[in-house]
Amino acid sequence: MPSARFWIKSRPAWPEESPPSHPGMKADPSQPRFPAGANSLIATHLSPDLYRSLARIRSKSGFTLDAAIRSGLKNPDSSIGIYAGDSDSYACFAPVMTPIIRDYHKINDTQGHLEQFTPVHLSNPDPEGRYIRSTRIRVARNLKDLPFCCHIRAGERVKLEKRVIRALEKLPEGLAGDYISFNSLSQKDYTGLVQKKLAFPKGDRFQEAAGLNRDFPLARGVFLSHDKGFRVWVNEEDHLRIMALESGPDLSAVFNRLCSGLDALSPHLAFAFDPELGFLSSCPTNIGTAMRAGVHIRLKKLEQARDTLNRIVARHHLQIRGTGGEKTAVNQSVFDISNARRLGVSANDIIRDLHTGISAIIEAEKNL
Ligand code: CIR
Repeated sequence: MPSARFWIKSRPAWPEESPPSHPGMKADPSQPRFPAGANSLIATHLSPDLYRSLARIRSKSGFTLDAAIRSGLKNPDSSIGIYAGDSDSYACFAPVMTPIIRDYHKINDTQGHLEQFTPVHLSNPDPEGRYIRSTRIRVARNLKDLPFCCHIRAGERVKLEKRVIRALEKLPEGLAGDYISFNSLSQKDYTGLVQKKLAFPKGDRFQEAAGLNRDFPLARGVFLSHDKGFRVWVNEEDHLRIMALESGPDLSAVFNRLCSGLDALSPHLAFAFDPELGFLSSCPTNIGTAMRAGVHIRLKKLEQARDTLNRIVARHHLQIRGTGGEKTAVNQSVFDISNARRLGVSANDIIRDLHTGISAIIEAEKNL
């Protein structure tokens, strides 16, 4: 038996939030008004005719287009502005989801999901340890028979958490660890874990508007392997965010650890999956492999030569985010560089692109 130790206290340490405003809203047959200046993909692709044709549809779990686009309606600076409320949302709202997916993932109708998630052996891109601070690879996964996190009801969240804990108990010795339920923590302990980046914070205003923060912190938690190199977030933006990470540049070790974790969990959890779209996620940006593989890398010279950095990044299908992730600034020349592609490419291709791209970036930094 694995030596995992699990602890959940039943009594919530925080006051419950007011009753959830569950998105079972009535379809509004008039065209929704996006805020002035909105140029999100949903604002671009949702024509009045398309809205009228989809406005009365309800997915298998009762999700509606009005609920799906709440975040884009509320936040003019949304880049996408739509979330899926369950796996069926991708089929129900396909007339608007498909153009958004093609636009964001830059794929055509012959490119679909590519499987391949097998161990790799890559050279160390930063043998002197001068540039890469840390490596982190995560995948999003959702259970196919439960609504996704912007539409899930409180009782279903609890059921999901219990199911995930049972699956985590099956992890092999090297990945075993502890599950920490946020409900069991005082506000002070929870804040301390967030500051140490061991727990995830409540969602941002985009996630808030989508309904992803409902009932927080109910049934949210993190699993941490004993060495903290393998982690699972439960009930954040997706049912599960499964990740491997370490300080340093060993991309193969991190990827291979993630493969082992997925191999151990997958037989016990039926994930939402579509042969064309791959693994289905709350945000359509994450479908396909649902994988983000990235490094935190210090680039003091390339920070002053952003055109050069941008060119290398684009050539290797990578993207730059701020030090704190999506929509944050770059601090002390530490960039978060990760794959730009998730759909129409395999997980193994992604890790190879990251390896060659990061090697090219380090070479350019040395030569400046
Ligand atoms: C937006 O539309 O700008 C936000 N919903 C975030 C989109 C990026 N997706 C993500 O971080 N999962």
